[in-house]
Amino acid sequence: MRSPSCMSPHHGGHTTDAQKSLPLGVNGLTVFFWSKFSTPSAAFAEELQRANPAWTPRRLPGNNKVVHSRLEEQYYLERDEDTLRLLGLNLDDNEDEESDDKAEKIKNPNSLQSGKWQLQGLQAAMSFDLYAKYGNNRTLSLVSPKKPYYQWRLRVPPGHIVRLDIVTLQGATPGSCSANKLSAYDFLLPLQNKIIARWCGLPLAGSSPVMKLTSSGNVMLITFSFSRQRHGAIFKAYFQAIPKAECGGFLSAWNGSVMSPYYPAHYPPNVDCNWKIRAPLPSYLLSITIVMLDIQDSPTSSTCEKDWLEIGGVRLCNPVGDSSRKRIYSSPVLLRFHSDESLTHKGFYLVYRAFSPESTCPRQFRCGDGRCIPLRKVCDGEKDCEDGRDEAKCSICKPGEVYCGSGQCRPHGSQCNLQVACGDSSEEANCAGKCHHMCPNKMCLPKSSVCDGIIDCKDRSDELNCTRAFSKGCSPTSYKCANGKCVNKVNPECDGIKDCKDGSDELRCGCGTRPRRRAKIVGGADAQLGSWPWQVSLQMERYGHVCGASLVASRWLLSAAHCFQDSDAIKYSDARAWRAYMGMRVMNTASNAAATRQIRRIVQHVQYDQFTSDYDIALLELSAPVFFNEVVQPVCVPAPSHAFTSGTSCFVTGWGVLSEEGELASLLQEATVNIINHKTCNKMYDDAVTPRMICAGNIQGGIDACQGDSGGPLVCLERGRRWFLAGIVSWGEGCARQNRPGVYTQVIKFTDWIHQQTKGQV
Ligand code: 4AZ
Repeated sequence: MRSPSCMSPHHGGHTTDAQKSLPLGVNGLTVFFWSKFSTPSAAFAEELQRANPAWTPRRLPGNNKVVHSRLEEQYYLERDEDTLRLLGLNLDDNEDEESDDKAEKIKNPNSLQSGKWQLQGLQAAMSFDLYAKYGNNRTLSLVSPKKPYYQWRLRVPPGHIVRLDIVTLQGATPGSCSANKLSAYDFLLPLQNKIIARWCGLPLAGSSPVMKLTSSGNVMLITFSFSRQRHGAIFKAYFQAIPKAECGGFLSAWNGSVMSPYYPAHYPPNVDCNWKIRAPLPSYLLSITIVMLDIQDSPTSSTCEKDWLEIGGVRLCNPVGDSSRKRIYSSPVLLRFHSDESLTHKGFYLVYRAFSPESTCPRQFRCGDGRCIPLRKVCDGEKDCEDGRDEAKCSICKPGEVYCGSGQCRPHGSQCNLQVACGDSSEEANCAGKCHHMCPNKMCLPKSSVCDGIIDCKDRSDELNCTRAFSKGCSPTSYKCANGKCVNKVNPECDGIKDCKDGSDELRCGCGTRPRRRAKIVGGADAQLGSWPWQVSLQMERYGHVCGASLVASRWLLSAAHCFQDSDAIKYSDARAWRAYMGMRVMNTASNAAATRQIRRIVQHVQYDQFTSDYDIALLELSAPVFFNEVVQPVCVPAPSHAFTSGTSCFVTGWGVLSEEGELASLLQEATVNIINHKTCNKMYDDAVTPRMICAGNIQGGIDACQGDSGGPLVCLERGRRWFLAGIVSWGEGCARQNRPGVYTQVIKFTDWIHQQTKGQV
């Protein structure tokens, strides 16, 4: 309960109880009254103020008058004509009050006590008491006022607050307060330090703001005062009781929003709210974007003394620029909002999103504010991150570069190539055994990349003259039969025609069909049940769907190695943590899956490089074989010679997020993407696309795989008969962006590896 307000007795003289008011309080009765202390003359009052050094000036925004205060907690009556008029002093109005009174009674049908003059014989002010029960909407209206001062005392039941919606306001606009002004107080008396909002100025025809204010308790006072130009002033507002809302709380969600109390109405004075936002999973970060921030009285002031929003220990009260709207925080993050007892604003509205730090900037550099920049901009001598992080620690070279002893970085290919690139030749030191094979472009290959069945040198020199079986004899574009004979026909496998004499090209062809089909991915469409019977959802018990995979044999799935990289908090490499759901279309209900299996073993490619995403492939052995039916079928694994020609229209499928900032799809999505020429793709990605990758997408953007599709299939229909697995969703800069197609693991580069690892089961 508030204590009664009174002016300091230092003003001396006799006292008069000028006004009393009795709204209901939650814990009994709250009494509002004021006392008037008069001095014999204005000069005497000035003298008294001068004599008391404890009084300090206090200036109200939108009001050039200085009042004096001893302590911030004290209440100060408005020291202007409003108060004097209300008290019946300083009168200059001789108009006919009777007609005015009647008019106001008609205009305010909701008034309980319409048109009652303040103080006998001193009819300069009009006062109305209005009460609104919960669910009522009361009207305050004023057209061409004839009195210099009007006030509305608004009350609502305890446990509620007053919400005032100003729908028409002409005659008080921002500017000088000397002429007219409309004020709203968080109190039933016009106390200077209880002003919630004020509009000042001369009448301005046509201006019609819509403002929504809230009180902190169950009362509000509205005053409208005029000097001369009061004709033409129009004021119309509604008020209602709304239940007092608690603010703050504990939030744990993938995304959500936080706003000031009663947003978009002005927040109430005197509130303190605390929120704690926690990402649903450990090791996830929080991205917070401030959509709107309107808190500070004067946006030029750098301090946040009155009202403020604090995020992660940083106090904000000024409008934020575009570059600092979005910030990344570790989880949990604390938000605090404070409003003092006067002058409120619209407040704030922010959105948050939890994300895994590992998936934010694949193959890019992440700045401190979460922005991604291309790797080539790191250590290029120019600050691209606002925090300069891209140019810090530049003695350590970026991935794919070697560090010269002189402090420079040179491309990795220049290491051990017998040509000096670093000024100090340091990259040619300690080369013993490193450069097993050098491609014509001077790229140096380790022993493990030579004769491994994967072509690294453009001229294929690393796979020629190999004693190992896989590439011996046939040219890279010709199909090798089981008997070692070469077939030069394009993609002869499983096309229904026996091309190898031993028939091996038509063996093991129980794949790539969709028995059921007779007839979001970003920019995709809902898939029908059975359309993509090799699509698998890989889920973790606690976190649900994490990655996609493809069924390639009754016991084997193919996915991306990056799905199984451990984070600080989660052991993704633990096979026991995973479940594979097959024959599923609707996400998240196990009953929707035709088959569920545990994973016995995860075989990641040993050369998987998490910096470059090279060799992003993994085989998963199921705990038990699955039985094929019309919704569960394996996809065909292409022969190493299989050509997926640029421009071919293929499909990518998955339950990944529907937009970069969006949520996982609940229905399996399918999207058409075109195979993109390797060179063209490398131009778009600054040579980050290795020979073991294949690009597919839409150069204009709009259609793509995205987070959650990883590991899933990119399939192409061969001769209208069978679907072959061209790629595994691996990475890309964002999703569906222009000139940033999806990058996939190129399966033909791993056909032999798959055969080896599965011991011929695939
Ligand atoms: C991911 O984070 C991811 N636009 C997958 C695919 C793409 C981008 C990101 C391709 O799993």
